[in-house]
Amino acid sequence: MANTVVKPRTKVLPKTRRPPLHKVILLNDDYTPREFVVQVLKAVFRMNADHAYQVMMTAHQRGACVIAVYTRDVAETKAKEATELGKSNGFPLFFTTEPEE
Ligand code: TYC
Repeated sequence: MANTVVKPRTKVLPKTRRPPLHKVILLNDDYTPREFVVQVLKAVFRMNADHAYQVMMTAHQRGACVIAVYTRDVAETKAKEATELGKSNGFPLFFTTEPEE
C-alpha cells in the first residue's frame, strides 16, 4: 500500500490556563469618613450599599479587607483609581493589590 495515512497517536491538549488573579485590599485609616469609603466602593467596585457598608466595616474593625479579585491590570487600575479618589478629596484612603496564592 503506497498511500497509507498514519494518524498521529498523541492528543494535542488545548492550553486553557487562566491568568493569575490579584486581590484588591482596602486598608483602614483614622481619617477617611465611613460614608466616603462606602461611596468609593460603590463607584469603583460596583458594590451595592449593603455590601459596601459591610466591607468598609470589616476594614474598619480588622485593619484591612480583601474586597475583590481581578486580573492584575484590572486590580491595579481599580486600586489606583479608588486611592486617587480619596487623595483628591483630601483623605488618606488606601487600596493595595496582592497576587492570589
Ligand atoms: N476608620 C475610619 C473612621 O473611623 C473609616 C474607614 C473605614 C476608613 C474603612 C478606611 O478602609 C477604611 N472614620
